[in-house]
Amino acid sequence: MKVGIVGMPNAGKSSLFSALTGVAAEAANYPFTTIEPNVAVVPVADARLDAVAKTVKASRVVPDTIAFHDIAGLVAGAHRGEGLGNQFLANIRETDAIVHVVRVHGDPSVVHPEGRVDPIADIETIETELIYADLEQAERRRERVARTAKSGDRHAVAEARWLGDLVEALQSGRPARAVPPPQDAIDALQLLQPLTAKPVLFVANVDEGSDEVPPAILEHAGSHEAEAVAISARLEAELAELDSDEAATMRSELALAESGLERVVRGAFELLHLIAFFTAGEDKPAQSWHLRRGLSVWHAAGLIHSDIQRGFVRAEVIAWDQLVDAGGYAAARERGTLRLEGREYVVADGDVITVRFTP
Ligand SMILES: Nc1nc2c(ncn2[C@@H]2O[C@H](COP(=O)(O)OP(=O)(O)O)[C@@H](O)[C@H]2O)c(=O)[nH]1
Ligand SMILES: [Mg+2]
Repeated sequence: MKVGIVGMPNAGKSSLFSALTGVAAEAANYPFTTIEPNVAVVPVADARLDAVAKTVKASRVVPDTIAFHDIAGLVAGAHRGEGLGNQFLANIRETDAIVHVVRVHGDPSVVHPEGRVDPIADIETIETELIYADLEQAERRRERVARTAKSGDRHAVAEARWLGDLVEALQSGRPARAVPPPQDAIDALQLLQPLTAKPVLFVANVDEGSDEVPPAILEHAGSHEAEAVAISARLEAELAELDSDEAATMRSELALAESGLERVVRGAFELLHLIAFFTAGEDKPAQSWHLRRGLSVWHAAGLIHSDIQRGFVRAEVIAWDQLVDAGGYAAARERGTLRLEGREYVVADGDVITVRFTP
């Protein structure tokens, strides 16, 4: 999963990014962690996975990861190619979700590109660029699809109608998220990949010692089908350089309940409606995986390996806490809490899954 960090110049993107990189560096012994200059691969800590690993005597713990990309260079006019313009937009197109950093802190030593701290105006500047970029694309595609629709092709007609609605929405400043395509043109979204269809998590970069999202940002998020969390990006970057005990002491001194980074990571997962499931066995790695809510154990098998999905026979499934409670698979089987499920079984958050498959 890829998340792009966007926002105005000096909003705090790189500070958030280096805080995330700190977390990634601390977990550098995890096998999947690779760090590129503007990509932080962050493990998603999950206490449930640790408990499962201990219960089944797993060889090691391998948490799922989330890749954050620091996408710099957005200025007003990017859709016309100003600044890093098109490069910037192309980078966002490749992500699954957007973290939009908004400056809220009032530190006078940090220059604001417009010379004033106005979070909602900043949000609108960024959103306008994304909307313009989508609008140009949607208009171009509408012209093409309109020609095909003249033949009466049902999908083309439905897509052309949807593109009309989309253009209208974008023109009135609403994101593509607000205009889902109809069933007859369900592929249209995938074909167009509008930037404003991606889920957005606003990160309010607040003054140190605060962790409340300003009401105006909450309201904006609410009316734009987005979520919002508050952190102090610079403080988080500083805390990420300390070892975890020192950081915990600092946090309690500042009365910050929870790591701001955990809020960001969790918020990103919630945005995408992902649930966690686990695989674990004695002397094997205990791993966490993330799957879209509502998908089946057959989809879960595909995440683990395409061979496992292809040869899927059935799955042994147990809720993580039932496994921990029983003390292991054998005891859980005796208790009857370890169930056999077929490919249609819908995975629940926290399931521990063993897929039986024919190689
Ligand atoms: N006081 C304060 N300064 C911050 C905070 N976050 C970032 N800064 C400072 O603002 C400046 C720009 O931050 P940076 O993360 O580079 O912004 P970017 O341009 O969005 O990547 C840097 O000098 C940071 O130290 C914060 O939460 N509080
Ligand atoms: Mg930066």
